Amino acid sequence: MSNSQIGIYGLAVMGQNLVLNIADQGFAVTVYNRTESKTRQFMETINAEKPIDAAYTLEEFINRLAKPRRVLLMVKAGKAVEAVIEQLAPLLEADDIVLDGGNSHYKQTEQHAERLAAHGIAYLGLGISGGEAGARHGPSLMPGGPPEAYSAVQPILEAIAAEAQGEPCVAWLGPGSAGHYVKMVHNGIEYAMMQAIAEVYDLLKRGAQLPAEQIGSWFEQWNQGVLASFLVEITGHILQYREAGSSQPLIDLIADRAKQKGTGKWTSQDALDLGVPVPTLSAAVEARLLSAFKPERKRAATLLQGPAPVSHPPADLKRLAQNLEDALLATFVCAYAQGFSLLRFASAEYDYNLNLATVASIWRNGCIIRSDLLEAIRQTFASPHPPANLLTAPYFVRLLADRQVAWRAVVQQAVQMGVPTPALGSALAYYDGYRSARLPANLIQAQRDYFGAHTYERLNEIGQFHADWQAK
Ligand code: NBP
Repeated sequence: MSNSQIGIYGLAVMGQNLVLNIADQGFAVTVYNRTESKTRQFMETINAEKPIDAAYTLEEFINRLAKPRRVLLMVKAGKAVEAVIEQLAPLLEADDIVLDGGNSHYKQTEQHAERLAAHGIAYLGLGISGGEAGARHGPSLMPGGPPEAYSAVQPILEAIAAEAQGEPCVAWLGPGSAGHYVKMVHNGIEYAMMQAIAEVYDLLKRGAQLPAEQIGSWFEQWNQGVLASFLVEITGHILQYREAGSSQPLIDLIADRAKQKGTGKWTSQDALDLGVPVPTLSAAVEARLLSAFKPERKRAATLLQGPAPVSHPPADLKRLAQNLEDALLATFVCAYAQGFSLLRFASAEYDYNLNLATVASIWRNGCIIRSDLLEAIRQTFASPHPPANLLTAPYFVRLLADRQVAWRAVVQQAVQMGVPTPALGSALAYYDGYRSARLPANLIQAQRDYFGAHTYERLNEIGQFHADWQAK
């Protein structure tokens, strides 16, 4: 038989759930995994009536697929993808399509695409967001690569994707590595939103001395309003969760060291290469790095002075809740603004020709950064004259104007209490920097010219100038 509509290579969490999702939509799937026992285990768990069959050799896997073959790789990003392409390339034919559904670095995606294109095989970099539940019930999908290859997989991707206002959360984003680039920036924004939420939790825990469950109920309430988003929603659940028989919320028993797989760091690195400021995205990466320095932090905690500890919780909790909601919302807006600004520059630099309204549209559901704000973002970029930066769209100008006083109060309070808020604070600094028609970079220019004769530009004359700074 050679009639499966798609083959999935890789049966870890994401692969297994995608297989089930695809099969539920009526598409016949053949699965393969490097470690045979995992394939057998998976096949034992599924209903025999589902259109899923397993292959135990690569030749068998490839031969089961209808031509042109469609192979979705769901293996670990990096070396595993490289190894799998190495194995598959000799077995595939011209017009076959390989999709990489992992979080591959976009530059590797370009290399793999080039390599396979030499054999007439199309390569689609497919960003997937939504974790395990998304993969099973509807992820947000970010495909990029040859458009004709996308057309050949479009019915499957549209059928399995999440929906927002009746539209599937998938769209061809651009050529080459456009899909993986957009997924990378999605993750950069995700880091920033998670960090901002963690800072609000810290302010309420250390600052207001509220128990986790009460903080969780605040997040639950916020999720009913303008902050409605997947991350705020799950934070409400997390903070109120107790293991069976436990007297403590689980959150209080979890170590304060965050891990990372690299996509946030890549976003910051690429933003630096392109010269695009994404300070809140970078602050979130740095905060995870600092969290990992646990032994050093424990020692420093016994040495370094901070303000006197807060002796009693603030009297006006209602006001605090309102201020924190405003600060978190404003920080979310800045995180999106920085991510979309990076996408705009990357699109020009790498010839992706991204449609930012489309990106916002497919992030409205299924993905980790989904939120009610994304509809307003979509509308902003779909307007006839979209702004260079989200912050200057009339809707967001008003939204931030209404919240900036509370946002400042939160950052001030955090500084006074000695609770670090790198995301909330860097977002505010970004907002203040972006709205400053005049920044102190005149002094930076002068310093560079003073010590390195790098020259400076003037406000009152065109050209490059150098001063003899030490002349008496
Ligand atoms: P993992 O990233 O944990 O990868 C495990 C899979 O890779 C297994 O099937 C494993 O096979 C296979 N593999 C490895 Br490791 N080395 C291999 C090699 N040299 N040759 C062939 N296969 C190899 O799985 P995952 O968490 O399901 O994620 C899959 C991709 O999706 C990753 O790129 C991930 O970043 C991305 N992603 C994950 C999530 C999430 O929530 N987990 C969300 C969005 C995107 P084995 O069984 O033989 O060891």
